[in-house]
Amino acid sequence: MSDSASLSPASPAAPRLLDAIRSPDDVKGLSATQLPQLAAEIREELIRVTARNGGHVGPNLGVVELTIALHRVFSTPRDKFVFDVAHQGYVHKLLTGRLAQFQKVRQTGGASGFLTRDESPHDAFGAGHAGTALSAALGMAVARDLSGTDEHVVALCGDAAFTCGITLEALNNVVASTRRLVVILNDNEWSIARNVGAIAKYLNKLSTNRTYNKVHHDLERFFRGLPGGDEMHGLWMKWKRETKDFFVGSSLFEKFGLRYIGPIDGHNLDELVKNLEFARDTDTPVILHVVTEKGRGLEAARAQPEKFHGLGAFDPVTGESKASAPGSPPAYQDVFGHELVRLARADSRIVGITGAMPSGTGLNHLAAALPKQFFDVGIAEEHAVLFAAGLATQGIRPVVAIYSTFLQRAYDNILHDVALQNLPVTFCMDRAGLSANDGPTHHGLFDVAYLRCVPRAVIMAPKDEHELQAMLRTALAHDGPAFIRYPRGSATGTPPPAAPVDTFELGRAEIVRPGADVQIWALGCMVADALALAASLAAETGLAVGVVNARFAKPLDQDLLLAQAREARLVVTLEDAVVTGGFGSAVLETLAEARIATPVERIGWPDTFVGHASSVAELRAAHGLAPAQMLARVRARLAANTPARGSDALQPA
Ligand SMILES: Cc1ncc(C[n+]2csc(CCOP(=O)(O)OP(=O)(O)O)c2C)c(N)n1
Repeated sequence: MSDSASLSPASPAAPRLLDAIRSPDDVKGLSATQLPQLAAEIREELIRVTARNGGHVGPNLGVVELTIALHRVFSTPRDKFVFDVAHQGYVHKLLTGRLAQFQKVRQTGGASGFLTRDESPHDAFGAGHAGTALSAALGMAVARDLSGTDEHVVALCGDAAFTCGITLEALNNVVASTRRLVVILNDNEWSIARNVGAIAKYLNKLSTNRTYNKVHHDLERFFRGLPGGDEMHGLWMKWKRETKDFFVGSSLFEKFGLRYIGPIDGHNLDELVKNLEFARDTDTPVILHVVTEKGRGLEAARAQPEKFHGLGAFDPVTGESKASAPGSPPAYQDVFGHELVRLARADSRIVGITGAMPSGTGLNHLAAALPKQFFDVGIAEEHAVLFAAGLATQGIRPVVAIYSTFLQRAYDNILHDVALQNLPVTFCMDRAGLSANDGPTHHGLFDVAYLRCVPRAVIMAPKDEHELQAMLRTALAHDGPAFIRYPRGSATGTPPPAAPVDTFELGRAEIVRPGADVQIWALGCMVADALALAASLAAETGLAVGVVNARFAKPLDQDLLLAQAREARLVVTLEDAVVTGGFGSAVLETLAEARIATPVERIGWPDTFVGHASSVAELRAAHGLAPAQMLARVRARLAANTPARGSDALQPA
């Protein structure tokens, strides 16, 4: 381990500095010589807690000194820190009075894994999606200018944030909008995977300009060695700032009108503090290029930055994941990734596109097997979709693999560029449903509702891994936009069907349990819940309870639905998505338009933002979706309805 945190328990005789930090004022109250100890204690705490709870360990280990330095120089909550993604905000939490909540970070009742405005007044802006910090910070800076106050605004952006269009849009506006903004570019060369694209290359060149850095390091050592070394070092840093352009040429950021300072060693507290003070007191927008090491202090995290970007519980010594039990079924993302490789081998027109998530989406398998058919475009979901649209116009069959929550960002491109032109682009939306530990920024609950109104969209959800494979083939065989949503984590482990299906007929549902009195229509992973619900309901009431695997949220199997609803006493819909405008709404609308009065009980996520918790089961129980609660709802609905049948059609107004 280099600069590694010791994991041995602190001796009772030596109370930790960290335990005495109740607010940033306490950080300011420490002497400069105590700060390395504070940094070491924070690293130890980060490793201890994330090893137990999981979390974004690598990004946080990289920003320990930077966050301490920020709190030495600025004063939140008066000054505003805006963290991009906010996955690297753990150290900030520890320094702003949240040590206790941090013990249960990402767990029920504990701190969020991101920053949220309602968790602390020190969190100026909530986030979870990338690329938002610079625009939001600029908004705060301009609000300050308009109201005549004088607080400082600091945007903390990772290097991968600069692969986002929004960050570049904000950069384009900074100088026209304000004279005072501090932008920190936290450059560790990694996104989740290694950062990609021309900007990543450019930043690498900026921070590794050999001649410049060699001179810099030699001179730094020299100045520190002189009598009165601190003062001389301060002068040296001033000189370095003023002359940098002479050595490496004006930076891209200067072309945008910001003053560029860097590269700064992001683990050197003294250098950080001095440069932050300079940035704070400068009356022009400044960008500080801070070079940090992702995973610093934990050898396993340094060696495997992609795995340790964010992970479940792990062994803090070996770095081994504790997450998945041996022998559990493969994750949906891997089922998808391997099937795509099979299909892309057979058809060179098929390509896979990810927005900076090769392993999370399973496209890493394509990258390894067929690198020419794989594209990582960076955190650029809008571009990913438009790029796919362009490819599709030329006969390529793009598969865009983006988590449900991140695809929200590319809505106009889905609508205006893909669907309007009826282009054959396949969208594979992993993490549809809950991402329990991450919370509202990461739950994929809105896709059915936001896609259902898009003309031509075919929306599918598999009940198991075999259906996912068949749906991928169905989408690729379809001559228009197709969307497949599937949940986070392990597939079902269901044995392959006796009669494997190659492709599904569009808009055909599957009856998985016959029964005419109550019809439960379930989408995707909710089929398993529907079967359990049907069994309980039938046992309790003696009614014949049928279950339908809808397969398609659009087009809906209207023929089957209408035929069943005419005979049924109640139709129940189950979906792992918001009910507002979702699959159940589609069922309800279909029945209303056919003037069938059979009541519909729609079960899904309510019209609210669902928080984070230790498990999906806890969140389901908190929102009425635990098995017993669903049964109680259906029971109550049956009791409330007179046994009217669908033939009691609505009368025309
Ligand atoms: C819109 C969006 N797409 C994808 C992600 C997933 N994601 C979370 S963090 C991250 C990489 C961030 O890299 P960087 O900004 O350089 O910060 P670092 O983790 O390296 O400190 C990605 C791709 C996201 N949060 N938001």
